[in-house]
Amino acid sequence: MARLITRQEHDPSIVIVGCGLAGLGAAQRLLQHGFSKIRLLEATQRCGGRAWSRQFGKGLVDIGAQWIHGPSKQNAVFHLASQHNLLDEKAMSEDNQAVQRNGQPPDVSTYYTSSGKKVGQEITAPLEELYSTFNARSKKFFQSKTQPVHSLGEFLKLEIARCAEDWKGDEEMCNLKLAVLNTEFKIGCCISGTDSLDLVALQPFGEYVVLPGIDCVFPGGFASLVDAIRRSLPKDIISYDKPVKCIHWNGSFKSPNTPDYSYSILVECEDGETIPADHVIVTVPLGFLKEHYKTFIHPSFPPSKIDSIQKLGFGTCNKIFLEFEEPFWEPESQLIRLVWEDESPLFSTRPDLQKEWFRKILGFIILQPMERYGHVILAVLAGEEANYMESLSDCEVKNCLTQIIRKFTGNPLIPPPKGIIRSRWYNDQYTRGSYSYTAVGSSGDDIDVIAQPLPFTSTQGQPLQVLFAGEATHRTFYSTTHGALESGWREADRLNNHYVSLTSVN
Ligand code: 6YU
Repeated sequence: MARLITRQEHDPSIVIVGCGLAGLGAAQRLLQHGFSKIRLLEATQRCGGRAWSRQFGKGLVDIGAQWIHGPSKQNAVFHLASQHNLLDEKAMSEDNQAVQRNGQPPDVSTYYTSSGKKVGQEITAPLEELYSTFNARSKKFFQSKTQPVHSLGEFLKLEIARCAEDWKGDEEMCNLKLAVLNTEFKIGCCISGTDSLDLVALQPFGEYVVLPGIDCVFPGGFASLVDAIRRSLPKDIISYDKPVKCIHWNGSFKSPNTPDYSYSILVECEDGETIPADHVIVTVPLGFLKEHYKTFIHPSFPPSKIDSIQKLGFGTCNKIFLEFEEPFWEPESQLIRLVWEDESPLFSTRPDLQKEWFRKILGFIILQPMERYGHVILAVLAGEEANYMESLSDCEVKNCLTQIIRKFTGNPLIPPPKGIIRSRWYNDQYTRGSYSYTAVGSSGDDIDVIAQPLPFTSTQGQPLQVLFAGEATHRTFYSTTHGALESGWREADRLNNHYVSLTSVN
């Protein structure tokens, strides 16, 4: 077994790959623990990763993470945002923090159908409730040893089919109800960042923890949090435009500054620079790892890690923001849902992407308050359709959405939007999608395997050479910013605990 070196003997050099919330959180925490030789390497020209606010309309819009999911005391992002005073009064109120929403979408939905009619609340409200009951039921399988089917989608369809039996007397109403329920599936795909709920594993689904609190946004965008963390770090700690090509580990690498000392790690950057280090914290997205696991690390990942990287799901959820001269929506609307009358969760077919990609849009979220954003609405869509949308031009997307808005509102005179901005997370070479989910065939154990540092055992070399953080490494908060931030803190604490234990032994 290798001799373990204390912090007193050698101040360890730590490289953090990726400057999203996980990387920033890890750096912040390491500094608090007194580590000083830290370097953050970021492939792009900015920090924040999937937390990215951009100028649009009257203010800033978030083209990645937008809401604090479950803004309450246990939420790391909420905690930090409160410390920096970044949230408004409503979000900070005890009342807001106490509400248990179970991750449901905003309250006031207006439903429009593809034949330009509104669907009354007397029809939609009970259906929303029904779906919410099914959703809650699906989470119970996490505690149980058996499951009726493998996927969330299959389970929900079984439940819906059972109800539809009772609706059969009135075929028209039955079809409308199924079409309304289909909008829930599209929302579900966006929540899980997946192409289809049939890909989401049923049993582990309930392991994701929904924190209390009504989801809230940052008035200054997620960038306000990213900036607050960045400002708390020493200047020059971050190197931008610095993609890492390969992490060499379990080696014996020299540095010209310390010729008598050997480092286990050598971080090789795309620009040719090589950086010796004692530890590296990898925070690159799972989408990047899926694409590059064969070459990103040498010696290669153990087979169990590769297996988990491949099995865990990572899909696309994209956003399209549209700015209008005047609002066409009712002032109290929070979400306009699009009900395609010929759709049903019970009869889904593979879409012709070119002709039908826009059908996957769940609807339009109205950005409020208007004084902050202007007249801006947000279309969200997931899966293959979201990937396809990225191949179109702004003009094509804008025209298509104008037609949809006119069709569903029944008002052919609504003028086209004056501006558009959208995300392209699938084609982002350093992300390759939006966020992770437990796909059929995977479970929370895979998340833990991905999070496990290398080497797996101390007999295989210096411990904690390569550590892993990022949203996809958080077993109960995966896919979120608070999961990402906590994972960075976790790995910083892991390193600190390691050195503390060495000091107490000596
Ligand atoms: C949240 C929300 N949210 C919408 C959309 C997206 C995401 N999320 P990062 O990628 O940030 O950082 C890695 C860095 O590494 C990055 O900067 C790279 O450039 C860099 N890098 C890569 N390769 C490199 C290399 N080789 N060398 C050097 N650097 C390299 N989360 O809390 N609220 O509203 C949303 C949303 C469109 C895309 C979101 C949301 C997810 C978060 O954005 C994401 O988890 C974190 O930002 C990731 O941080 P990180 O540091 O790990 O990676 C029931 C149930 C089901 C479970 N799901 C429920 C929750 C659903 C999530 N919510 C989604 C909703 C929206 C709208």
